[in-house]
This record gives sequence, structure tokens and C-alpha cells, in this order.
Amino acid sequence: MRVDIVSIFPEYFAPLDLSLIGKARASGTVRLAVHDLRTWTHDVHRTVDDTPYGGGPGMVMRPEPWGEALDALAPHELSPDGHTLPRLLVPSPAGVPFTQAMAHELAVESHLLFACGRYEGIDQRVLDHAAGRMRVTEVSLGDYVLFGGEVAVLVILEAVTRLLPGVLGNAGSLDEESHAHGLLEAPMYTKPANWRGHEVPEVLRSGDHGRIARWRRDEALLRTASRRPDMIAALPAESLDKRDRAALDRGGFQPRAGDVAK
Ligand code: JAH
Repeated sequence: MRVDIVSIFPEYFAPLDLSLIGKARASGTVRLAVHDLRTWTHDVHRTVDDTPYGGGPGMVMRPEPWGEALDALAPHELSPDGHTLPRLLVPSPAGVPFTQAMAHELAVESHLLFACGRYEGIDQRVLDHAAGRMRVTEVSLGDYVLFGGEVAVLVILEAVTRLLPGVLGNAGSLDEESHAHGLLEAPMYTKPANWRGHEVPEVLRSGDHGRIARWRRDEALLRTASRRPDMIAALPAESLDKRDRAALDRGGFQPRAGDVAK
């Protein structure tokens, strides 16, 4: 997978040399380049921002440097070697939610191009113009505002890179992850069995794999109901059986509207 990042702070991406993302780069699984937006400015001050039309606080990123950057990294004319256009991703608090499902979607793309905004964001015409030749997705990590898109890009790349073939050694750790099954994961423990007076639950030391699986399912249900009622509400009715509903009932969680005893 090829990845291009455009930012006024290329130094933010130094961590991409480290750990498993660094390994994926070293092995050629990810071919990543970080570009300084100011490369595409022409004034002495290398200006990237200006005041917003319509008034209001803060500054907006000027369209001209962005237009040249996207022209350079996603040419209008398809190159003779048949290279496809990248998918353009723009972190923004006004974007569509980034999810594990979107991470899977991005992991099968051949080329991702990230545009990191700062200040109050990028002039909307940059994205509207780019949408005339490539897929453009404004993406949000959650309902909070950062100084800019850089840290969001680090998060998205971490979520995507670990899904690429050959990056995670243990294939099992992919499909048992939180969110893959629509529930949060049960808590995990390792040795020692007693640490500062806190015991590892007896069932996990019992060797009874049936009981362990049932316990983990119950814990996952209770955790999810308590922390993420939205995820419980989104479960298809047939995914909760009688034992699941009994576990939720013991935890004091109300049966869902419309769920019938089965
Ligand atoms: C802030 C450009 N949802 C996380 C997120 C992503 C991007 C931004 N903020 C929050 C952001 C200012 C300028 C992007």
C-alpha cells in the first residue's frame, strides 16, 4: 500500500518509523511519504492560511497550495503505468465516523492520500474540486476538536496498517478484537494469580474451556451494556440468546424493547 501525507508539520510523523508500522515500512508492505504543504507555496512567507469569508474567529487554509499538492500527488491524467487515483482522506470533526469497518475498507486500497488541516480547516473548494476526480472522505475520530488532522492520521494509519497481510504475526488476534463481534472484549489477566491482593477470577484458572468462554461472553455483554448501550441496541435480535439475556438480566440491565423471550 502506498500512503502520502500532506501537512505543515511533517515532524509529527516521526513515530511512523517505530514499532510495527516502522517494520511494515521497512519490509515494503507500506510505502509512506510525508510532504510539507509549504513546498507548494510561492510567496516569501510561505503562507498557508487566510481570514474566513463571512467572518468569524480563526483562519482557514488557502486553496492554492492544497490544489498544487493534490495535483502533484494525484495527477489529473492517469499515468501510463495505469496507476489508479488515491483515496483522499481528510480528518475533520465534521467528518463521517472512523470505525473498524472503515479501517478494513481502507486496508484494501492501493493508495491513500491524507490531507491534514490546521486552524479552522481547509477551504471547502479544495475537497469539492478533488471529488471531481477521486474519492474524498472527510473522517472524524470522535466528537472532540484537535489542533489539526495530524494525530488523527497517526490513529487511522495504526488501525489500517495492522490489518495489512503479514503485519500481525498472530492471525487469531485480528478477529477476536474488540468491535469485530459487536461487543467490547472481556477483561484479560496474566500472572501472578494474586497481585497486591487482587485475584485473577477463578474460572480463568479452572482449565474448563466451556465455562471460560461463557464467562467471557457474560463479561463482554455486561461491559458493553454498561459502557456502550448504543452497541447493545445495534445488535441484531438473533445475536442475543436466552443465556445472554439472563446474563444481562442478572447485571440489572433492562431487556431491549422488541426482544421477545426465546
Ligand atoms: C481540527 C483540522 N475527530 C478528531 C479530529 C480530527 C480533525 C480535527 N479535529 C478533531 C481537526 C482542526 C483542523 C482538523
